[in-house]
Amino acid sequence: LLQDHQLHAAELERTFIAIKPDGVQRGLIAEIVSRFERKGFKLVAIKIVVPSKEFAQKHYHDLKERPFFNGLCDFLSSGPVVAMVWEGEGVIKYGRKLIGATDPQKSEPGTIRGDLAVAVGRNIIHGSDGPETAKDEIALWFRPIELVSYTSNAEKWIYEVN
Ligand code: IDP
Ligand code: MG
Repeated sequence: LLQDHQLHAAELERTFIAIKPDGVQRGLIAEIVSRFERKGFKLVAIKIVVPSKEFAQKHYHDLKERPFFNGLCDFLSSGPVVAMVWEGEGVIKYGRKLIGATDPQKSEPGTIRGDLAVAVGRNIIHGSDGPETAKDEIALWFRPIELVSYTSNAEKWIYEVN
């Protein structure tokens, strides 16, 4: 007989979320973690790291033709980044909603960037933009053993089970 969490385990999606050096330096780690946590998403991996520039270039490889690519990779590798994997129904798409538009001037109030950032190059947070990038980014930043599968006691109150 499958337990509730085992039913979910097969279905639940995961996304990669990172608090960039500006978010860390500004003391926004708890604020950002809190928004994902209160929503009902589950934290399955977290670590603080200073990525190398080469690593930043891998992370942002899709943007290598853009004029801001070099500055972006310099910035991401300039200090500590909090790398996370969050799990939950619809977490990839809804995570992007919590984050808000790329340019904080266009992010809605109530979103992380809308509430907490001003400049596009200092928009404090990264979130995977789709299932393929989520998979690739999780694999780039984490070893499988760093991802922790567990049952949250709140799950039965967050999802419609039984
Ligand atoms: P996203 O972070 O909302 O997914 P992307 O288009 O993937 O946005 O760009 C990655 C990051 O590059 C952005 O979060 C932002 O920090 C930076 N960026 C995007 N567009 C610009 C720009 O026009 N000037 C400077 N930095 C930019
Ligand atoms: Mg992106």
